[in-house]
Amino acid sequence: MTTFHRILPGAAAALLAAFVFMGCAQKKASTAKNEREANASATYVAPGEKDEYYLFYSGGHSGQVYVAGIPSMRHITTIPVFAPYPATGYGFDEASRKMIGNFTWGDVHHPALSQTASKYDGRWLFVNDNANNRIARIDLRDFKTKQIIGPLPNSSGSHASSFITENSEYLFVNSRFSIPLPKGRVADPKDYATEYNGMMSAIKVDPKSGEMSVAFQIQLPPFDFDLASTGKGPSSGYVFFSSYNSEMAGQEMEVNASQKDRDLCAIVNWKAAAQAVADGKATTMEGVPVLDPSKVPGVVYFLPIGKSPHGMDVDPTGKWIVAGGKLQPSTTVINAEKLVAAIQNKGFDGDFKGIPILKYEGVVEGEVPVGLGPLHTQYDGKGNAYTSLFIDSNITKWKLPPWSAEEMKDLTKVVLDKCPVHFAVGHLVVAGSDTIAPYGKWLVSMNKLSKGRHVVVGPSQPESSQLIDISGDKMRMVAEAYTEPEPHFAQILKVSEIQPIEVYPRAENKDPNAVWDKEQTGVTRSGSDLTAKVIAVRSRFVPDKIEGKVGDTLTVHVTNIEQTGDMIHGFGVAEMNMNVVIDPGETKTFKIVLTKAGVFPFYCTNFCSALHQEMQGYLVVRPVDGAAAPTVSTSPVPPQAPATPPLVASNPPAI
Ligand code: RUQ
Ligand code: CUA
Repeated sequence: MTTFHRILPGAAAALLAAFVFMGCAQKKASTAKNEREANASATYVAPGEKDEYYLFYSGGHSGQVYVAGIPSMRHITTIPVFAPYPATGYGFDEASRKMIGNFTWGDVHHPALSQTASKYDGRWLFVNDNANNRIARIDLRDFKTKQIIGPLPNSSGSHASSFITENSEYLFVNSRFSIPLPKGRVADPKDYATEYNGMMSAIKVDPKSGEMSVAFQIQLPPFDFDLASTGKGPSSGYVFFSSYNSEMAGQEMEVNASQKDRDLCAIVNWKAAAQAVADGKATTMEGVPVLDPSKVPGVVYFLPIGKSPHGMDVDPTGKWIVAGGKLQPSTTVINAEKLVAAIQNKGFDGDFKGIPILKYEGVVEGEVPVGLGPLHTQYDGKGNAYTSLFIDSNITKWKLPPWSAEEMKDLTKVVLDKCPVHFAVGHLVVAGSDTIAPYGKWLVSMNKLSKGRHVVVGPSQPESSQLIDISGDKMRMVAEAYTEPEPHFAQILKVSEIQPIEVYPRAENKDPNAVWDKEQTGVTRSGSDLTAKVIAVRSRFVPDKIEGKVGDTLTVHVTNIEQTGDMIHGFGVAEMNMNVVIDPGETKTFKIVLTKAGVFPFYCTNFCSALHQEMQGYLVVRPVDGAAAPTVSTSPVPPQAPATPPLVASNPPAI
């Protein structure tokens, strides 16, 4: 009995433990199963059904913009912007080739949807090219790149862009890489602090056409301006730029640009700046009006923010501006009302090169201990902020002010939830965060490393993006996708808010070289300029023979006369490095200089019909008169003959 008694409690405890453990394990397994099913159905878009949101994400150094659907996270299309893209013929036809210029790549970081009254108006998407200092405009009517502006004068490295104002009046750009100005002047990086300059650019957006032009610039010290956000509500009329390197180091930046505890963020009153330019207070550099803020007061202010801050994000009310101090474990919350008051009351603490520095204590509401490596912050419009933590590799949800006295004493109390992400998140995006009315619901974490969470694809690994449901109190990760390199920021737009076209209506085609019926097609000559007007329609080209001779410049205008959605034709020319793709109702023009004689097949590159293979023709290039035709010897080559000179020309025509 004693033994029994002694054993019983132990056995019972073990049993109980086993039971509890089993119960727990069972419960856990079933919860996991429930979770899997719930997550799957939350993100499942059945065949034939459509996603609810567009995710427009930047393709980094691929130079492109990618479109995925939310919640499926499926890649839907690629919008080529700064790099040629043979799949749509972008960069091959004359118009797009001229638009991308001499660069064959770009580095896209921050897309911005156009806004009216601080809401997405569904008209345009702007993106920057950090490498070549350019900005592009994509039209959301047809998802095509329509304009590329740049390299911008007097500035270099447009990382801090594109950030758009409440009614798309301006896009702001600030230089990440300072250089000696004007461009072309040379100074050694060791003289960086005195010889180099930063430059903010205000790009005017035409309210009707979206056409961009450089309106004015503001010369700044050579900090590395990084991210920005525009004001609304109490912060209306301002744009806020984070920066690192207030140390003004030109070399060994890793160490030298991280010395100070706080860096100087730039707060620009863009309305005052535009007024100062209108009042003639700017000087001209490379044809652009440039303001010197040390001489024009009321335009730029500095605010010290710890430490090497990265993201700078205005909340939907415009009252809170959150800076992510990437080398400190907290975000800094700026109160816009206090900030505007401090500017009015000159609450300054000295100046930097003549630009007033705002007193930190006067404008900062608090530092929220979110964790290590805070980068970017987004908002759900319900008083919550979501910050990406690169080092901790999570998304931290926290409560925006107003905070209670108790919370103010201990701001760990406003940290509400953490969701691990895989791995090392950079940007995150909450649907509509930069508008006055976020859609909330979804958050996408754009992670820099995927560390083999996918099937092995060799050493060159994709990035991973994870979809997080933020509709409840706790964040819930529901899906993961491998995104094209390299997503930086993104914008989310509700699909129902735009109505893109699916064909170009014939009535809108104003191309003077468009041809719609056989009689208008043909090849004409003027000197050595050969012009072909071609129709592409299922399943032929008219004409399907183009004849010229060596020395001619051939211009082809090809019109896809289809008015049916998805009836796309391509025009690829063999061995001529040419492929254009023509959408229904579209006319494209390309040029080829004919340098070699021969017969060159052209064919439709986009599978269009059962007779797509038959959609082909020939470009016949005759030798110039009197040139010897290539010859081919028909005498047999003796086997194992001693080395003899080749019997045929090195590039023989086909026989
Ligand atoms: S950046 S990971 Cu180029 Cu926008 Cu922050
Ligand atoms: Cu037209 Cu294939």
